[in-house]
Amino acid sequence: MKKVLITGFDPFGGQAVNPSWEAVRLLPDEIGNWQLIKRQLPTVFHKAAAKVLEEAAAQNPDAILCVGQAGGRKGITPEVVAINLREAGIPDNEGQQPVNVPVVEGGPAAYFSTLPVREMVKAMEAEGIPCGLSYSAGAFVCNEVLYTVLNRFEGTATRAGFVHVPFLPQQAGEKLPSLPLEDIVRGLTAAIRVL
Ligand code: PCA
Repeated sequence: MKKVLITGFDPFGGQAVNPSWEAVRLLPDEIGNWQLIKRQLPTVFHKAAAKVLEEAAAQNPDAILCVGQAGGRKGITPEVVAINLREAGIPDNEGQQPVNVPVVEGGPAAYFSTLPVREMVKAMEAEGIPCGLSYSAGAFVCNEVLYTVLNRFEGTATRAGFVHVPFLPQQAGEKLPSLPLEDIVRGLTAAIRVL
């Protein structure tokens, strides 16, 4: 069996829940060929990325799939790219709000995900889950995590990527799009099958 380290985040920005962790914790321990190692990350610059690297060192996974909330999105969106920028529109869970700071000093401007993002979208579409590629993971903690992991595992056999998920119905109110938790779980399950 292959091993995937899969992470979700704790709630941030005044929300009571984070759908990324709610969905990740409901996933089974095995999907197809994959054994899942599930971990929660703090929505805190530096700490989230450090925790993924620490768990990856301990678990030696074949793949790393980090999941985060992107309120306002309509579907589940595998991220194509991470950029070398920290620029926070809101404070993280420890009050840090960096502006125009690189993730890795002197690092390349961007990295592409090394997961099969297009196959992941096709697999979720086949399940009837709203989804699509995203070409920006933002410049907050999620992008930092993706950039850090891709930087660390560049040129190795460990593939890594990130998926953003929408708000849950109870977070979205009347105006914003959302996806029921069962659909997020079903979408992630389909995506993991094709890693
Ligand atoms: N989403 C944030 C950080 C934690 C999360 O779930 C982001 O998109 O950066």
